[in-house]
Parts: sequence; C-alpha cells; structure tokens
Amino acid sequence: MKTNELVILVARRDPQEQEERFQSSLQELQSLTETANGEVCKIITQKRDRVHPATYLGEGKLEEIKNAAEEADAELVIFNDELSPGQLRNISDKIGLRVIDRSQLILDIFAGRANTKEGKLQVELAQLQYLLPRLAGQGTALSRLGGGIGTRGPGETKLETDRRHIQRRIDDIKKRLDTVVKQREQYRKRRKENRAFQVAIVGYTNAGKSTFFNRVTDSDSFEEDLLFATLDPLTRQMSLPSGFQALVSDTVGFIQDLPTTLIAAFRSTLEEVTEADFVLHMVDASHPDHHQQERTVLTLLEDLGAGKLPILTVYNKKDLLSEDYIPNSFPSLTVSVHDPIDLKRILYKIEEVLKEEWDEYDVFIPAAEGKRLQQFKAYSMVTSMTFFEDKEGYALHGYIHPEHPLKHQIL
Ligand SMILES: Nc1nc2c(ncn2[C@@H]2O[C@H](COP(=O)(O)OP(=O)(O)OP(=O)(O)O)[C@@H](O)[C@H]2O)c(=O)[nH]1
Ligand SMILES: [Mg+2]
Repeated sequence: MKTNELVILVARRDPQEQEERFQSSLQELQSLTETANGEVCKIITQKRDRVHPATYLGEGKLEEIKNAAEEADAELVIFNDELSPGQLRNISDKIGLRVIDRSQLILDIFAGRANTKEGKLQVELAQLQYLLPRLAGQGTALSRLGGGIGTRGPGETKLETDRRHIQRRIDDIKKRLDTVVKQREQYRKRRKENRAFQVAIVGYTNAGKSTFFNRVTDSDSFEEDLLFATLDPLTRQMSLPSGFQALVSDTVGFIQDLPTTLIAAFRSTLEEVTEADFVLHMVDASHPDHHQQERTVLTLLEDLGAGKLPILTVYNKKDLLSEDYIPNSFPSLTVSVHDPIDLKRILYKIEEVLKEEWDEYDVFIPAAEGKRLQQFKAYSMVTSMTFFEDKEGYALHGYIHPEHPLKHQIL
C-alpha cells in the first residue's frame, strides 16, 4: 500500500439535503481516506439536483476536477456516492486518473484490516462482487498495477482474468464461508447449551467499543483512532459485580451507507449480535454527528432482527465534553471508558437492567447439593446467599432469565 497518496474528494450536494448532514458525510469521507493512508489535497463539491446518468456530474465539473488533479499532482479521485459501472468508466476516461467511490474506499480499508480467515474471505467476496459488474471495458486508467488506495485485496493479480474466473472464485469463497458459518453455528449452539449469557458491544466505528472490551476482559483487541479498527468479532469472558459470568463480544463498527455487498458479506459476523442476550450500544458522545450515528446503528440492529434485545446505551468520551450530556435513549449512562470507576458503573448498570428484565427468585438449596448450587451461581445473578446451619443449606436470592431451564427448580 502506498502511503500519503494524494487524493481529490468529490461530492455532489443534493439541494434537499441539509448543509450540516452534507458536511459531516464529507468529513467522514475525509476520515475514511486518511484511514486508508490517503492525503486529501482538494475537495470539490457541486450542488446538483439530479445525477448525470452517464458521467454522474456535468462535463464542466469533470473538466474542473481534471485540471485540479493536474495542478495538485493528485493520483486518485474519490467520489462520495456509489457510482454505477458505466459512470466509473466514463469519469475515469475523462479525467485520465484512477477513480473510486466511497464503497470501494471502505472495501479497501476492510481489506487492510481483515485478520481471520473468515474476515479475509468476507472482504474478498465483497470486493469481487463489487468488481464483477464493473469489469467490462476497464480502461487503462483503472489499471490496478502499481498499488494504492482501492487496489488492495484480490484486484491486483486477478483483474486481467476473465469474468468466469471471478465467478468461480466467488462460488468457491461462498462454499468456504458456508463451512465457516456452520462451524460458527456449532460453536454458538455449544455456548447456548452451556447457557452462557452473551453481551454484544455494538456501535458506530471509533466509538470506543474495543477500548471498553479490552478493559473489562483484559485482552488486547486492536484499539485505535481509526475507522474500522476492529473487523473480526472477538469473544471473551467478563465478570459482573455479583460474580455472574458473561461472555462479551467486540464487533465490527457500523457506518452510514455501508456498501450493500459488505453488509451481505459480513452478515454472519453481524449475526453474532442477534444471538446475544444483551446489547451494549456504545456512542461517541463527543462526535458532532452522534445523534445520526446512534440512529444508524439502531436501524441496522432492527434490520438484523436484534431490535428487541435488552439494550444499554453508553455515551462515551465524556472527558471531551464541555457541558453535561443530555441522553437520547434510556436506559443509558454517560461515561469515559478510560476511567476505571466508569467501567464499574457500566457493569453495575448492566446488572441493574437485567434485574428489570429478569425474574426475581428465592430458593433454598441443601448444602449436599453442591452441583445445583454451582448452577445457580453460574447461570443466574445471585445477589445474596445465606447459610442456615439448622437447615444445612443455603438461601439464595437473585434474578434469573424468565426462560432459563433452572427456573423449573424454583417453586
Ligand atoms: N478521549 C477519549 N477517547 C476515547 C475514549 N474511549 C475511547 N477513546 C479513543 O477512541 C478511539 C477509538 O477507540 P476504539 O476502542 O478503537 O473504538 P471502536 O469502537 O472499537 O472502533 P472500531 O473498531 O473502528 O469500530 C481510540 O483512540 C480510543 O483511545 C474516552 O472515553 N475518551
Ligand atoms: Mg474496535
């Protein structure tokens, strides 16, 4: 990958769109470009009602981009919208430079981040599916030799090969992913049989999910001030204050206008979220556009079928706020996950939410039934446990999931 490739960003502004939303999507495109090691040397925008079907923007604007690129010695032009295969080709012919769109940029970042076998296969699948309809008549300006943003992944060597070859590779990856998905299902089933309680951390990219995950599980998931630092879901054990053990998963960050091929490719990863018992939604409260980001995540959760799970919203990075934060959603907490006290507050709050959702119980367990006692401790939240010498047993008070099989042992 080339570092500091000079890039021109191009965006069409729909007159219906609010200025603020437009600016923040442009800002995001800039962050994405920087995450991909690009250096933005110029931003060109145009207010325009309708997209030109063949060239996206008008003749004059393309000329302006071409001139600006020559002047700045830019090597790459990135469009904020998804371009059709025809538009991509025509623009690139007119400008004489490599042109990519937002989707390709995101795919490129993902390609550089994927670590596991599954993650790599998913990214490759998404890239090939994106590439396939765009293959016919790739001009020389689109040649992938030489590297740079938008060229990572499978494109480099396979571009010259024909469609059939790519289609075969797509089929092959799908088959392999099927196997991985089956393994993952098996693993999930085992966890379910073990009745493990699962928490999924979700949120917009860069919200602080991995930072929280690492602090509460003592692990080292890649945390950085970059978009899409985490691609592969990680699951580890975490202890809640009552001693209740939960499994917690760190997940890929969400973003607006995630390319559809990527959502499809990452579906199995995202489905981890739907299998969870509890969602921890992390929001970067210091981000100027956090309301929109919060909505984007909630919509995606709905789409995945995870909209009904108990959810705790954590407004993070409060250290960067100058005023008291007014939350949007409840239950919620405003915190900085850099602060150990706040970490404890989050864990307490998770139990508090569970107490609302779960059934309260009292049960007496004879001391001789050690195994049952262990089960209650492991699979429910025990808030008090008293030993009665005369009765030779323990009185437990706690909370349990309404559908947990252990409930049948409580009279
Ligand atoms: N100031 C401040 N920075 C924070 C806080 N929490 C996290 N950060 C920083 O925010 C950046 C992003 O954190 P990550 O934990 O990587 O974010 P993420 O949600 O996992 O991001 P993706 O994996 O890209 O989806 C890092 O530089 C963190 O150090 C906080 O409470 N305050
Ligand atoms: Mg992360």
